Amino acid sequence: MKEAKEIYIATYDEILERIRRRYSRGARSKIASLQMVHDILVSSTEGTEELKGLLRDLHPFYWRLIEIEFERAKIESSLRCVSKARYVVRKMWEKYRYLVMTLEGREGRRAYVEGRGRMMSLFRRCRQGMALLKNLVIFLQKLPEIEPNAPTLILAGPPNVGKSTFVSNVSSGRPEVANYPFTTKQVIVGHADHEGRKVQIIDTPGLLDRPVEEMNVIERRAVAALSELRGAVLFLIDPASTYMSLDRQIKVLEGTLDILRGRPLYVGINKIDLASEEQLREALERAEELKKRGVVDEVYLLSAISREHALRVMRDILSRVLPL
Ligand SMILES: Nc1nc2c(ncn2[C@@H]2O[C@H](COP(=O)(O)OP(=O)(O)OP(=O)(O)O)[C@@H](O)[C@H]2O)c(=O)[nH]1
Ligand SMILES: [Mg+2]
Repeated sequence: MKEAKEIYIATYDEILERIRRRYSRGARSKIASLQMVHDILVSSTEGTEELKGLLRDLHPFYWRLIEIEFERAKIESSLRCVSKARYVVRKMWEKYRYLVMTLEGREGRRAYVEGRGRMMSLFRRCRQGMALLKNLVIFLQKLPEIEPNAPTLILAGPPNVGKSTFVSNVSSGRPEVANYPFTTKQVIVGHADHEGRKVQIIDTPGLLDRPVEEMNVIERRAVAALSELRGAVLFLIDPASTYMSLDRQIKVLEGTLDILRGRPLYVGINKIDLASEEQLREALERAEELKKRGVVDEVYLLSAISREHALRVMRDILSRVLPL
């Protein structure tokens, strides 16, 4: 995510190091030293305010991804800790600047040491929080750049059915393709052109037929995309799968109907080059039933390894969902 790349969060230890380095540059007056500590504490924690702003306007999809890895309450308490420290440190600086300026000799020295200690300890208390926020920013920097309001086609389905193959054949997205389940571990975005319009094609990790509470982190990322991003959904199934029976694949589809409600939903029966006639007939029957029930808008037969097939399916879906 672009905005996160401009944010830097320093840890407490990094701030300490900055202060030490500045101290080592030689003697200065007590007041100048106190100001230096104050200034480094404030300037090193500016990133927290930027992060706060970014989180305030963050799309729910990103929040869902964050909440898979982090506790929201902890993020909030860490932000509060640093913001409060930044606020209080200004007051302390004013108070101790006055004391250091007016007190002389040993008393002045004591006020300086106390002021410095109290300013530092305000931030030391947020030590864990700062480390958490740093990790959060690094995490955000790696998230895909998704435009929530752009025309979108989301690929979904059980593991190993060909979602990433489809995405890499129709878009700029280059997800890894391999013949084992859970190759894709993150939500990945690619772009395609449809009649002069830029369309997002989103690849998601595979889903199993189990309730959200029992899902692993990887499946949850797929659910985050399916529940929070608007757009048409192409659900692929693999009638020739040796990993998951057709029955289970249909169960996965049925399990996602709730979160997909209101979204145009298409089923792609993939790998027709591999499947036997019997497997194709069964898959088609099950998919057509769903179409009759009105939960699926259209059923396609395809081989996603063929760019031509994948493009044909993508174009057909996009012409249905994107008004001219
Ligand atoms: N024969 C054939 N193989 C296909 C087709 N589509 C995909 N494959 C193969 O199926 C395997 C899985 O493809 P992926 O695109 O990685 O599947 P996925 O759904 O993204 O898998 P996960 O990311 O693990 O959920 C790869 O070996 C692909 O080459 C197809 O239409 N025909
Ligand atoms: Mg994949």
